[in-house]
Amino acid sequence: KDLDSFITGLPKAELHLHIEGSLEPELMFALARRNKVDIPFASVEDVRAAYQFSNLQDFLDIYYAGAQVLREAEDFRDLASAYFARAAADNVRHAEIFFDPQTHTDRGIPFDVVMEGLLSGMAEAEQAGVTSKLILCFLRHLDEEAALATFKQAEKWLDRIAGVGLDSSEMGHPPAKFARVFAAAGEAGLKRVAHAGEEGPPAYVWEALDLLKVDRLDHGNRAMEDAALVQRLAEEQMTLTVCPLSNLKLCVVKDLAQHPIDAMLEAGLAATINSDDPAYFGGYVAENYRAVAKARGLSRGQIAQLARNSFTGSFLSEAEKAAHI
Ligand code: ES4
Ligand code: ZN
Repeated sequence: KDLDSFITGLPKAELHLHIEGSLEPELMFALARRNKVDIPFASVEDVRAAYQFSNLQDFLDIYYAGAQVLREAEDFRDLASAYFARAAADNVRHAEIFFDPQTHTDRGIPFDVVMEGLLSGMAEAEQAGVTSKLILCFLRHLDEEAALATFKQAEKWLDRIAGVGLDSSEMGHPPAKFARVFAAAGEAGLKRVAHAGEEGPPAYVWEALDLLKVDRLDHGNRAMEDAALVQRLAEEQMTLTVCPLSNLKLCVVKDLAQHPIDAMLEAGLAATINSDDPAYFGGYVAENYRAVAKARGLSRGQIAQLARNSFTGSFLSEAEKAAHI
């Protein structure tokens, strides 16, 4: 069997996927028309041409602009349905998806509308055999008071939310800024994850571990600069949700040939492969496996290990994990 079909055929979990980042230009245009929202693009080709980023902030500016077309519950349902269709085609059996409520509530979309739409798309996917969980992300460029207010809005939905995360502009917004809201989420019995070490220094990864008490680390690339930190992550078998095509498009790595994925495995880290914002970065999860496997010459054993790690690192129960591995 060739490598492409080996990769597609592996059962996978996806653990790092921003649902707003799965908004394909075609759906963006359809929703802009349906909701009579103006977007700063003339055509689908025009949108794709704009997707050239030199850093995280470059991307975030376009990503937040694109999200403006999402207004009604059915928009969030259609967005989720489209993602799950692509995920199912890649043999994704379980997805733990991030959403950014503040991007929506700050422009007057009720929290409940976002939840109802996403949950409806998730229920439909479950019928088709893909399970999922939701992770509520706080935008780190906003203050902790805003995160606490968002967490309060989430209160009635906590039985439908598996965990909280931390995303958006990393530099200048260290995990320490969100220690209180993460403590509250932990008190409420939620899992905790945070983006750290994507652009930010190893110190931000230490803070995510020690101050936010994360159960999983999103990205973590720059942890590789700190040998003591690598040792800590390996000892704890902390899952890292690595996103190769994202790293390439956001210039976290110069070239996929320089991607640290195999160095992470060799250091004993529980790395996984994920798509991050696939509509913006040029590939869903199987394409991320394929691209980095080819660029780094990964063995089938290493590729299978990455896929196994995705279930081990998920927030499924031990019995559910065992059924997948
Ligand atoms: C994101 Cl790649 C990435 N990093 C940080 N925040 C994000 N939100 C959506 N994609
Ligand atoms: Zn991300």
